[in-house]
Amino acid sequence: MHSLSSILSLPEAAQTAVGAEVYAGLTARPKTLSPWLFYDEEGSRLFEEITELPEYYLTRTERGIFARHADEILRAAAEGETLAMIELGAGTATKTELLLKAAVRRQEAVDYLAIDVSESPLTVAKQRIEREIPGVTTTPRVADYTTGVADFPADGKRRMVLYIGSSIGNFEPAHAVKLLRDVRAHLSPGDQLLLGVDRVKERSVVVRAYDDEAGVTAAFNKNVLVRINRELGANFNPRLFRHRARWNHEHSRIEMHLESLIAQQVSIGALEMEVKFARGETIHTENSYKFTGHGISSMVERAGFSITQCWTDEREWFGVYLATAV
Ligand code: AVI
Repeated sequence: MHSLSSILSLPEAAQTAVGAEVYAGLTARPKTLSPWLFYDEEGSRLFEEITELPEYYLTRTERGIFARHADEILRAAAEGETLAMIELGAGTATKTELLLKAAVRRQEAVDYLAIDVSESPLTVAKQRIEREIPGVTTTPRVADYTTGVADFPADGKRRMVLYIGSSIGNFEPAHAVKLLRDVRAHLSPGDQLLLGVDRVKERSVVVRAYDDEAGVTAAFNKNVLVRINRELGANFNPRLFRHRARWNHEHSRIEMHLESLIAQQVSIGALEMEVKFARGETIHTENSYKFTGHGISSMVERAGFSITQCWTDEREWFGVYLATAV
């Protein structure tokens, strides 16, 4: 934690979101960088590539659940009412199409609010959905999740919030509960939450998913250094860092780190700072939590929802949970 006066005496770049994050993370011990820094244009492209990798089972498994159960999911969520759908972190919304098609089969016209922090995937999503699924009216909204949900006029419809892809797993447990609770605060009793989460499974399967043969996840992880070089005038040499994926059993999460291959010093021009690395020292860049059924219900219940149904795949690797706002 830095005092206000020490922050105010920092260069201007440290007051920007990226600068503040990098300054705080690289002066912390152990060093960390927040995973949202991954998603510049190249990082978002690399993430799309990850979702197609043979080892990265998450996207494909969740899509399989939607392909098989979309009608049943929509029926359970609607319980005879008309739904308005809201997606948190919608991105290009490719998997969501399966749910939107099922919604249109039920109620002909569907309002779909797609919230994301970046604009270009939302534009792609809106054009594709309106071309391919007549009946869906897409409202793209660049916002953080809770402010995005706040002023969506549902006109008496039952709201169904989608938070899929196990993105909730990238938050610390207390933060995940807070995020869901903030969303809940903008809903009414009976509104629905559909949460897609990656489940605990054999360690080697998870490690491979985050350390693939082709090195795409390694490139995704190292891209954060490239971004800091470009945006903050740093001189990281990504070749002097190694991608690491480690299973942390105690916390039930896979961790990504960047490990310094040598003792080195990096300068970050815009922050007027020098960062020293010992050989083998790491920057912790991401946690991706994996859940048990009990872990999911306790998280969701603490946020003010009650789970009503769950769908999974044959191996029970991924879970799609439907919960009602209580
Ligand atoms: C976006 N999120 C759910 C991904 C995950 O699996 O935690 C991010 C990711 N990191 C490495 N590979 C994919």
